[in-house]
Amino acid sequence: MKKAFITGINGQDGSYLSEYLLSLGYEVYGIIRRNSISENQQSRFSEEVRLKLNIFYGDLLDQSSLEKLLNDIKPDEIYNLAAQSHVRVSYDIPQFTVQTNALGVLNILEAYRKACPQAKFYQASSSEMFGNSVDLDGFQRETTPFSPVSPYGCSKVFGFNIVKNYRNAFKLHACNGILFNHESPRRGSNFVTTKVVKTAVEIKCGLTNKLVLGNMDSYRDWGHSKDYVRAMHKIINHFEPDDFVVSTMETHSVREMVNYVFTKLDLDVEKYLSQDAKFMRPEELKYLKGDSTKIRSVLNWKPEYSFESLLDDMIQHWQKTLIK
Ligand code: F7E
Repeated sequence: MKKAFITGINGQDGSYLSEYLLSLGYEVYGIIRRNSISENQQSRFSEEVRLKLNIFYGDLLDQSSLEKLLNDIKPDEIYNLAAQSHVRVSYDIPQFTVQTNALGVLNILEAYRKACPQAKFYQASSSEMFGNSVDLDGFQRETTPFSPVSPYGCSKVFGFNIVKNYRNAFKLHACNGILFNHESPRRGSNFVTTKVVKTAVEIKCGLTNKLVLGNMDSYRDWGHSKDYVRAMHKIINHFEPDDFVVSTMETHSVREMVNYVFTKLDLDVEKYLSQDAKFMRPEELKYLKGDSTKIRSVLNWKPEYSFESLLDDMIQHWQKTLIK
């Protein structure tokens, strides 16, 4: 039975990845940070799944916890998904963001190198690393130069580079998935898709009458987290360690996404929508569209969800949750 170790196990991706690996027969281990409300720490898991997981306290900033656990568990696969993952918040807490997303990667790489160098390692790298850099054909791909425009993006570039450096210097099976935006019913409510879908369903139920957003003219390549955790597993299990873009190859503006959701719920968006500068970023990443030809051809991966079926899944979830 293979063993997987996941940091950020209770996040959106960590929870779907755990369920996917359990379905493949893995033993799944993971770390969570201590929180004063402990119920929040395993909130994305059903009771049935929770009982099958092996969850410990740990932190990317506490190398001793990482080394001890990797020594005890000796996993076959390590997925580093933990991060301060909110781009706008990375301007409020830049040092914490960089410590976690940059030095934290170094900490877990060191623990991996010392405790279980035979294992395979996956790093959650991000399309935010491209910043405003786009190839002439309108796509970002593995060869597109990085030009990050946020503390979050800068921290992720360090993580990406140090993984490549450890791969080459120490001959480790360490890989990067460069994932474009990916969402789901489990996405946190301060990311734009969940904020829009949840608020629109609340408006439909009469629970609120306004949706306040920041920049609606940015474009994103939005996929479904369930599809993207399958990609992570394919990337880590490729015979040679390498880096892959994971994306839908489509882009839509925030405005188009809002219009789709409100139309689906038969609501007139103009009645409810306003803008507030507090949701804008000091520097905005305007446009993302990923070319995932490499993972589609080399690893035979493709997404099952479209932009529309992703949003439909989220709408259905919030209708079930809010309409009793
Ligand atoms: O923003 C705009 C906002 O916060 C998307 C993370 O998973 O993907 C994610 O980062 C767009 C931006 O995601 C609001 O300005 C407008 O243009 O959902 P988001 P993100 O910043 O793209 C990358 C790939 C990651 O790696 C990150 O970890 O929507 N927007 N109004 C808004 N965004 C938010 N959050 N809230 C608003 O009210």
